Amino acid sequence: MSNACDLLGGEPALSRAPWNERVALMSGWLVADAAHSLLNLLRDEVPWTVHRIRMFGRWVDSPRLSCWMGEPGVRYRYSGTTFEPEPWHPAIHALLPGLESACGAPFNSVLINRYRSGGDYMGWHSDDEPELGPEPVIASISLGAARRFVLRMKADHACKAECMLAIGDLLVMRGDCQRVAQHALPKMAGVKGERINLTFRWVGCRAARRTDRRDFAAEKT
Ligand SMILES: O=C(O)CCC(=O)C(=O)O
Ligand SMILES: [Mn+2]
Repeated sequence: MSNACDLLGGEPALSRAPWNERVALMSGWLVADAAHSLLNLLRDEVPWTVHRIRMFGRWVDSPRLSCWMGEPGVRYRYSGTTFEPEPWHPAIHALLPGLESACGAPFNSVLINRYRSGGDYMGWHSDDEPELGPEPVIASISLGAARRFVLRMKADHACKAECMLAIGDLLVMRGDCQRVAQHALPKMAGVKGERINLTFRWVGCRAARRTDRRDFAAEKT
């Protein structure tokens, strides 16, 4: 496994300070065949919706399809709306043991985003909703078309990093990353293909505790 990120557009690689302690990229974490099968399955079987989000004081359609999924009762408040979770898709639930062991952290929910082409995107933001806790571990699996992923420090927008996220890649953000930095998935004019991204999270309300396994210290406290 490698956490190297190619130097793109003159920006520093993720493998150097200040990013290396906050972000790790594991290229090809899912083997290509498994990643392609998962992409096709999720495209057909996930209940996709267009989330309504609040932007600059107005309600608008989010520029992608989405689905909030996880343990019963794991509600997530995001961009002015509270989402109730869809039950785990079995193929996503099956990823949890390997993912939790790769990240050393438990997950009880996932936000799934489907970018229909390079015109769909996600703007600058941090995954800093209070229910995620002060230093959340966010594990992001990419399927489908490769897209640019960019990060910048909140205190100095010129301090940036970027990488391409390709099929099967696992990107993990941890520590104070959400507090001090923002990330985005910009539009990419030349990209025709679809991309599905899964960002696994731990939403820390008591009702949300995982019932199937309790092998992480965080769950015992
Ligand atoms: O699609 C991506 O890689 C980013 C998704 C993301 O930032 C999120 O779901 O919060
Ligand atoms: Mn995010």
